[in-house]
Order: sequence, then structure tokens, then C-alpha cells
Amino acid sequence: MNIAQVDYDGLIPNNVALGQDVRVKRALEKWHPGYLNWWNDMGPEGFQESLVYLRTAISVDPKGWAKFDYVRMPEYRWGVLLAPQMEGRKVNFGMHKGEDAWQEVPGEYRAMLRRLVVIQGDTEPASVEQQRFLGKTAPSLYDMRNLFQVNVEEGRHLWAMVYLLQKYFGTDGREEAEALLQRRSGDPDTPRMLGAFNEKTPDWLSFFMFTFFTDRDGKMQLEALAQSGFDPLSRTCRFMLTEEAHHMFVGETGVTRVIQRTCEAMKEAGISDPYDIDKVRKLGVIDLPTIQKKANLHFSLTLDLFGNEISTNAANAFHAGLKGRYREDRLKDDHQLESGTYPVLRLVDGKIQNEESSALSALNMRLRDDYVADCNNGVGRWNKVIEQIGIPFQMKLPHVAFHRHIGEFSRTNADVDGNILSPAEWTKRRTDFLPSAADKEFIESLMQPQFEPAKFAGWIAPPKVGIDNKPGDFEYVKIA
Ligand code: BYC
Repeated sequence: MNIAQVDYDGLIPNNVALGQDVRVKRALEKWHPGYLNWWNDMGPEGFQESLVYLRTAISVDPKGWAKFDYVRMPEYRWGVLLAPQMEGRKVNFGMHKGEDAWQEVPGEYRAMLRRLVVIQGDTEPASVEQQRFLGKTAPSLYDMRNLFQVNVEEGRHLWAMVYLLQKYFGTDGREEAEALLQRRSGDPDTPRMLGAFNEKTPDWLSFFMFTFFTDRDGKMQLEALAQSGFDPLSRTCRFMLTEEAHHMFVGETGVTRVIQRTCEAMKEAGISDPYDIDKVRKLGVIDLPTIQKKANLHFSLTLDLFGNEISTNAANAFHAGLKGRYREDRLKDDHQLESGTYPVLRLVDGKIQNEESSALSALNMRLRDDYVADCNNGVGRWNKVIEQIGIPFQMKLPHVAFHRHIGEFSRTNADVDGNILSPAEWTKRRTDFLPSAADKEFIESLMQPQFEPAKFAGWIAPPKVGIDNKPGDFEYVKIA
């Protein structure tokens, strides 16, 4: 079979010859009704009968893999798609470096590998759950379509991980696949596994910040897993990354359009002081300091997803050849890290300072550093827009010690510049850094739906170009 082409005939589109793999095909078909129940219960609230202009993967050929058409979300063809196998691929890091990549799970790494797949899988439905009420307040049909595109593709990413569980992990895999449909974001009894995926996404600025910051963690983690010596995981993640690019586009352009609209409205009204918050809010746009506070919140929550700075789990996964570094294949070193060191920011005697640690145990820190650099590039692009319109304000990432719940800095209270605060001072100043109840209330007051083609809510600028080159008045969602 041509791996670039997807078999669309059965219930589950795939390029993994599912038709010839009766056991896995049956297991997935059995899982399918539970998935649809989950989608109906926890997927986008309303709009399930609406026709949404969505892209669906029909190939894994990098030159053209998607087709666009109107689809009702429950009828979306969630498929199992792996990037093409690379002839003669080797494990390219850790103690097995140079050996043939594994096509089956190595027995000794089974538990470690399953844990990585389950954690990755758990984030995908979690994000759909977090975003389920947003359709009702979409600032335009264009944005609503982007939200639903992200949602159905996160659903497909769940399928991607469930395929690995069902195919390679036997009974345990089946149980884990069921459990992925049972946990619920924010549920006190059965929460999702990682902290940030139990937070609320109450408004569209949160959604854009989430897709900017948290989907970018997705990119970093998927890049690290795409390096895996377990070839099916690597191939799955490589194709997921193709889809992930659009999710980050939604976040990056979403925040940029909010910033742009605010700056333009200030300019038109002759307001030059970005801290004149009352005046800016009267224009019906979100003031820049509040946008900064939202960024502070989402950045800090997302940093927690990198785990502890010093981690034996990360060292073991690397050593075993299961999870590499960001773009491992482009790095120039021995790819084994037995002897090297890496600087890790630590809290020593109440001060934040760099300490050299073993490179192997500092892998979470290293991935986090790569992530912070990637975020900074995006923030730089936001600032260009502010500068071009001529408002004296710069967005910036808070210090990595700010508002942390996992790792080195979870034991302290730091402000956005990394100064350590006493607990009392932190409580007093918390809403200088993070959205207050009043900020949230103001943002929520702006979240009025705008469902007419070509129209946009007043707090966000229209996009520069349409999806799939569609004209400005295109009806991205035909609401039923
Ligand atoms: N919350 O050794 P440590 C995405 C636990 S996003 C709760 O430091 P490790 C997406 C940890 O489990 C990408 N618990 O951690 C984005 C461990 O517990 P156990 C998702 C946490 O393993 C948007 C203990 O603390 N993919 O795709 O080195 C929309 C000690 O941990 C947290 C992945 O994350 C936390 N934040 O690193 C949709 C990739 N952090 O086992 C999708 C797979 C740590 O001792 N996951 N703990 O009971 C991994 O690579 C790693 O497990 C982690 C943690 C990076 C998550």
C-alpha cells in the first residue's frame, strides 16, 4: 500500500493497513462508540449539526495532505495516520544509539513507553473539554471554524495515541484507552493528568493564549517524542506536528489580532497611555496590561508541563532512546550525554542562580529553555505590531520562577522579574501580575457572539487572509 495515501473505505481512515490487522481493527471499532459518546458529552457544546468548513487529512504527503469541505463535526473522519517509514532508520540517541529503530515495543521499556503515550494522549481530549463552551461566544465565524478545526484535530491526536496503545500494549493498552475517555478536565475525582489541562479556558483571549503557549509545549514534546527509537511513536508524532502548526497559527495570530485592535482603537481615540485602563476599556477593547497578565498566567501554567528541572524520568527516557531532545537529529554532540553538564536555574539560599547539573538529568530544563526561546520569538512578533502602531508598550515573558506549581520554584513566590516575595507581599500584589476577578469579568463582558459572515467582534481585528484562501465574506460555519 502507498503510505502517502489514506484508506478511506472503512470506519477508520488509516494508512497503517488496518484492513489486514483484524485484532487492532476490531479493538478500535469497539472503542469508537465510546469516543463518539465522549465527543457528544464533552466536545463543543452546540453546533454539532452545523456545517463547518474543515480540513481533513487525506494523505501524509507533505506537499498536500488535506482537503477542505463542509463537515458536521460528529461526522468528521478521525483517522490513524503515520508519517512514512524511513528506510533503515536508527535509534539516534541514548545507550542504543546506532541500533535499528524498534518496530515493536522493547520489553524492558514497556512501562516507560506506555506512560509517555498515555500522558501525551491524555492532553488531547483534555484540551477539547477545556474549550467546549467557546463556540457560543465566537467573535466571528472565521474564529469559530478555527476553534472547531483545533478541536477535531485534538480528537484525531487522541486516536493517534489510542492506536499505539491498542496495537502495541495489549490488555493494558486497551484499559488505558478506555481510561482516556473516562478522565475529565477539572473533575475533582477523575482529573486529567497534567495541571494545565485542568484549568478553565473561559474566554477567547484564554483560548488564543492557550494555543500560543500550551500548544507550543505540545510542539516541543511532540518534537522530542518524534525522535523516539520506537518508530511507530516517532512516525505518529511527525504527522501530528504537521497539524499542530495550524493550532499555533491560531494562537499567534489570535493574540496578535487582539493586540492590534486595542492599539488601533487607542490610536483612533487619541489615547497614548497604555495604563489608562478605564479609558481603554471604554473603547470596548482589552487593555494591553490585562493582555500581559493573561500571558503571564498561561506562560507560567505551561512551564509546569515540563516537569521538574532535574528529572530521573527524563534521564531514563533519554538513556533508553525513547524521548529525545528538541530536534535531536540536528544537534551536534555525542547524543548520549553521559559526561556533559547543563546549566539549571535553581533556588539556592533564597536566590535564583544557575548551577551546572548533569546534562542527562537536566533534559526537562533544556527542553523548557528551547520552549522559552521559541515563545520569545512569538512575543517579539506581537511587539512589532504594537511598535508599528506607535503605542509605548512592550509585551514580555515573565521570569520562569513566576507563579510555578511544579519544580524548583514551586517552593517560592517570585514576581514577574524573578524577585522573591514574602507570602504576604505575593498575596497583596498577585493581581498586579495575574488577571483579577474584575479583569476576568471585563473580558467576559466583551465575549458577545458575532455570527454574521465578514463581521468581527469589536475587540479583535480581522485576519489578514482567509482559511484556504477564502474571501472575507466566506461563511466558515453554516449554523444549524
Ligand atoms: N502536572 O520526573 P518529573 C500537548 C509528575 S502538550 C502533574 O519531573 P517527567 C497539547 C510526573 O508525572 C504535551 N504532574 O517529570 C497541548 C511524575 O509523576 P510520577 C503533552 C506532573 O516525567 C495543547 C512526577 O511529577 N505531552 O500535546 O520528567 C493541546 C515527577 O516528575 C507534572 C507530554 O507531556 C504536571 N505538570 O516530566 C493539546 C509528553 N509534571 O510518574 C495537546 C509526555 C510532572 O512520579 N510526557 N508531574 O507519578 C513527558 O514527557 C513527561 O511525563 C512530562 C513530565 C514532561 C509531562
